[in-house]
Amino acid sequence: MRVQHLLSGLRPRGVNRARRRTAVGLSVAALTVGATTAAGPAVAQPEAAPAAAADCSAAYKIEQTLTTGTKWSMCWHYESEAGLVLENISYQPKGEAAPIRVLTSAKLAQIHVPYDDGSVEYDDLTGAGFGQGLMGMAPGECPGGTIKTVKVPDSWDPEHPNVKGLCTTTRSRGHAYRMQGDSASKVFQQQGKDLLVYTVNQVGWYEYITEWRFSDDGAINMNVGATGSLSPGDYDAGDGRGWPIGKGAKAYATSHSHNVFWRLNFGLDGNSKNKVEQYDSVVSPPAANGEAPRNKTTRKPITKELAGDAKNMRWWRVVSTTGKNKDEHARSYELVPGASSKYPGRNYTKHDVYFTQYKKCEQFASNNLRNCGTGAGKSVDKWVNGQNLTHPVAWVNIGFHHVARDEDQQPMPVHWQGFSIAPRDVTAMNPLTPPELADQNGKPDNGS
Ligand SMILES: [Cu+2]
Repeated sequence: MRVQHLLSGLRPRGVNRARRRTAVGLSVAALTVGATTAAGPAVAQPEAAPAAAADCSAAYKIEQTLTTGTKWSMCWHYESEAGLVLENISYQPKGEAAPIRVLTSAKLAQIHVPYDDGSVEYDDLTGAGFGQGLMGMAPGECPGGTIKTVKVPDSWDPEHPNVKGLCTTTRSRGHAYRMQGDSASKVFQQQGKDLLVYTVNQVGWYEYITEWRFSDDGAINMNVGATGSLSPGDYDAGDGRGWPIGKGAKAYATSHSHNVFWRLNFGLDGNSKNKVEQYDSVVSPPAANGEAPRNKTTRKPITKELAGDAKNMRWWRVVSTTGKNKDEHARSYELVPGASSKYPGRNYTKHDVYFTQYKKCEQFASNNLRNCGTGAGKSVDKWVNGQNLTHPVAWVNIGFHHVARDEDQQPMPVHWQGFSIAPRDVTAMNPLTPPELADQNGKPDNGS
C-alpha cells in the first residue's frame, strides 16, 4: 500500500521531469523509493559523511573573512537526499582569538508538500529526487562569488554527475548599526556584510533555492525560496480548492503547502552537550500606582525532548555548557522563527520546533528512510518520546500555504520561507564595535 501510494504520488512530477530528464531517471527514482520503503531495515543509503570531518580538504571548505573583519568557516558535502550539508560551522569575529563553533551540522530535513484537495502529498527530499535535481549555475547567478562543482550521488545522469551547483559569495545587507556620536559630524555606522551559500534544486516543475546566510554580526539565516513553474498537472482544482490562473475561470491551480524543515545539530564551543531553554512572558495590567503594564519573563529549562509551539513572546535558546564570553556569560544561540503557516494535517507538521536527543539514524523530519529500530517511527514527532535532552538537535518547521496567483507565471517569482539563529552573549559586546567605543560595556558611569 505504502509503496503504491508513494509511486503514484511520484507520478505527476516524475512525468513532468521527463521533459528535461530521461525516463530512466524516473524509474530509478521509483525503484529507489520502492526498494527502500519495501525493504524496511535494509537501508542502502550511507549516513552522512563521518562526523570525523573535523576538518576537510580545501575543495570542501568554505572560508570567508568579510570586509568587516568577521570570519566564517565550514565544511560542506552533498548527499543523495538532503542535498547540501554544512558541517563544523564556526564564527570568528574580530577580537576573538579563536573560531567559535556554532553548529556541528546543518541541512534541510524535508520539504513536505501536501495538496489541499487531498490528492497527494510529496516528501521532496526523500521521495521526489531533490538531491538529484541539483542545477548548474551560470556565473551571473552567483555575482561576485565562486561556483563549486558538486558530484551528485546517484545522479539522474550517471555519465555526468558533476554539476557546477554550489555558489558562495558575499553581499551587503545595509546598516549593521548606526549611532550619533558627540557631534553631528561624528556618526558611527557600518554596512553589514553576509556570506551567502546556496544551491538550486529542481523537483518536478519547481526549483528550490536553498540559501544559507552567515552575517558578520554572528547571525545565520536559513531560507528556502520556491520558484520555477506551477505544475501544469495541477490545474485541475474543481472543488473550490484552487485559484483561477489564466484567462477567465477555467483552469484552477490547486492550492498546496510547502512545509520546510531544517535540522540543526548544535555543537556550541565544539561540544555537543548543550542546554535548551524556553522563555515566556506574561503581561499584566499596571500596578495600583503604576504607570504602565508590566511584563514578567520566565525561563524554563527544557531537559527532555520537546515538540514546541511558537507563541507570542515565546522564544528558545541553545546554551553552551563549555564556553563563556569575556563578560563571563554562557554563550548561546537564539532561535528566531520566521513567518509560518503551520499545517495541522500531519503530526510532524503540527509543531513549529522539535528538540530531540541526537540519534544518528534520525535524519529527515518525515519519510525518514533510515533504520531506527522496530517501532521507532519515520518522522520527527515520533522521536520526541521523553529522552533527556543533553545533545539537542533542533528541527524547525516553517510552512507556507501557496494559493497560486496570476503573477505566479511565468517564471514564478521566488517565495521565501525560513528563520534565523542569532547569537546571545557569544561575544561580550557587539562583534562589530568600532575601537573608539570598545570601552563602553556595561552600566555607564555618567561621568560622575
Ligand atoms: Cu507552491
